[in-house]
Amino acid sequence: MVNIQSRNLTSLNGKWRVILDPTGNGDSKQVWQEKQPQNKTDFVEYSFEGGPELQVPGDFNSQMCELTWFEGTVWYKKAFDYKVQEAKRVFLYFGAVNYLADVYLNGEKIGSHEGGFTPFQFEITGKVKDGGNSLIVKVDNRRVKNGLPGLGYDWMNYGGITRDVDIVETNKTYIEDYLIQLKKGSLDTVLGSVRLNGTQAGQNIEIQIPELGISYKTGTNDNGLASIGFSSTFDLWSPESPKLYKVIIKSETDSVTDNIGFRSIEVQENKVLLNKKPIFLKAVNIHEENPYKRARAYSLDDDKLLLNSAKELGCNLVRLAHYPHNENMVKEAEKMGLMVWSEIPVYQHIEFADSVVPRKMENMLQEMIRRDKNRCGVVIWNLSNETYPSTPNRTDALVALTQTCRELDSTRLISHVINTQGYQNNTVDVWNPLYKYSDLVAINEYIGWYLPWQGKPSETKWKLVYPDKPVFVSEFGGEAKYGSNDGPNDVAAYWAEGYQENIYKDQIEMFNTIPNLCGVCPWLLFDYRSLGRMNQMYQNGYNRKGLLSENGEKKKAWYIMNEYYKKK
Ligand code: GCB
Repeated sequence: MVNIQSRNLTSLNGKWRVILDPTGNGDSKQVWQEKQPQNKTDFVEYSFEGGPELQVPGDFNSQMCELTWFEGTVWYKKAFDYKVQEAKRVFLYFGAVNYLADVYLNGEKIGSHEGGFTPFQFEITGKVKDGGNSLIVKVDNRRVKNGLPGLGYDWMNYGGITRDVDIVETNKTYIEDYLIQLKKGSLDTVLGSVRLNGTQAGQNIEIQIPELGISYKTGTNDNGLASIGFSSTFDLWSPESPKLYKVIIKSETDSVTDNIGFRSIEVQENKVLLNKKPIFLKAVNIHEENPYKRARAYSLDDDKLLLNSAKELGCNLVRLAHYPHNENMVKEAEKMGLMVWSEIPVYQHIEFADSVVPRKMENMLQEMIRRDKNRCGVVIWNLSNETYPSTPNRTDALVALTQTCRELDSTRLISHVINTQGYQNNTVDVWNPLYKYSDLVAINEYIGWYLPWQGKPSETKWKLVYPDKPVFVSEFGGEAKYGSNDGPNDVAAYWAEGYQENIYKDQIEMFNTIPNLCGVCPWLLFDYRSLGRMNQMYQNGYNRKGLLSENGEKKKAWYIMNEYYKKK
C-alpha cells in the first residue's frame, strides 16, 4: 500500500458515466468489456454512452432522484489519458467506495474491495497504457448479512464512489509506510518505523524535523524495514495548542512529508490523561453527512461545517460515528484541536456466527489504523458499538480483535461501546465481558427517552464491574423536532424541544453521580437521515436526536449542553 501523503496525485475525480443496474444484469452482460458494435448486425446490449453522469467523489443517492433510496448496483466508467514512465510504479487509489467494489482497467479485473469507509488501492504498473485508458468500477451498496455493518443500522446507506479516486506514481522502491508517534506514556521519545517496498530493500533512512533541528539517521534491513527511536523536547499537541511539526521521511529513492503532532494519551487510576494531565472528554457524536446537502460528507467544506459546530458546542473530542470518516475530517479535527474517536462499523446486528466476519473486522481495523496512525489527534480506536447478545462467538471475536488492535497500535486507548447495562431501582448495573479488555467503560444509555427515569436523576446509583476504569457516556439524548413546542400547561411532550431539553438537564444531574466519569458524548450534533425513523409528523426519515436541526437551527438542548461544557 502506498501512503498517499504528500505525493503527486493525478485525480480521477469529476464526472463519471454510469449505468444503473437494479436487476444486477451487468455481470452476465460483462459490462466491463465495453464491447462496441463493429457493424449493424453486432448485438451489444449495454452502453455507457448516452447514459447519465455522476460526480465522483459523491454518494449516488443524493445525485439523481431515481437513486434516492437505491440499494443496488451502479456501474461507473472513467476514460482517462496517461503517459507511462518506465521508471515509475503506478497505483490506483480509492478513498472509499460503499460497499462492494469490483475494479476493471481496460477490460481486465484488477481487484475487489469490501467495506464502505476505508481506502484501498491496486498496483496498475504494466496495466495502465500509454494514451487512452478506461476504468470501470462496479459499485454495490446492498446490505450484506455478514457485512460490516450488517443488515440493520440507523443511518442512511449512501452508496457510490464516495471519496477521492487518484493515480499515484512512485519510484521502483518507495516508502510504503511509516509510523512516527510518541512511545506510550512518553512525552519526549518517538518510537516508530519506516517500511520500503521494492527491490532496493536496504537503504539509508533519514527523519528530519527542521523546526526542532532533528535529523535522525537509520537504515532499512533486507526486508525494507527500519525501526525509529529518538528523543526531543516537543511542544506537545493538545486541544489548547494543536501543534503539528513538518516531518520529512527520506530514503535514497523516495521522500514523504507529513505534518505530525506529538502527545501522550493513557488511562491511569480511573482517569484519562492527555500529556500526563487528567482531561474531561467534552465530546459529541457526528455522522458523516452534510445536513444542508442531505448527502454523504466528503469535502473539506463539509468537514468544516461539522467540526466548527462541534467546536462551537464547546467540545474537545469528536466521536466519528459509526465508521471511519474521510481522511480530511480527521486531519482537520487534529488541526482544530479536536481529539478524535475513530471506529469501525461493527454495529448492532453483526453476524458473528459467520466465520468470515472476524477476518472482515480485522481487515477494516487494519485499514483504519493504517490510514490514521500518524494522526496524533486520534486518541481512541473504538472496535464495536452495541453488539449483543453476549454470545461466545461475539465475545471471542471481539476479544481477539482487541488483541490485534493492541499489536497494531499500543499507543492509543481502545474501547467497546455497550448498551446492555441493567437499570433497576434507580441503579445502573454496568457490566460486560468486553469491558475487561477496554481502556474505557463506554456506555450508551437513553434514560429519559427509550426508558423512563426510575427515581431522581441526582440519586442514581452505580454498580461498576470495573471500578478501576474511567467511565465515558458515549451516547445519551432524545429526539425533538426543531420548533416543536411543549403541550398545554407547558407540559413537555415527546418530540418537543422542551422534552429533549429536560432529558439533557436530567442527564447532567445524573452525570454527577457517575464514579470515574471521564467524559460525555451526546447523540448527536445534527439531525440526520435514517429511513427507519417513521413518525411522519416529527421524523419523516430523520433521526431527530440532533442538538441542531438539519438546517443548523439550535434546539433548546444545545444551550444546556453548551453551558455544561463551558463549566467543565
Ligand atoms: C444507539 C446507536 C445509534 C442510534 C441511537 C438512536 O444506541 O448507537 O447509532 O442511532 O442509538 O438514535 O437510537
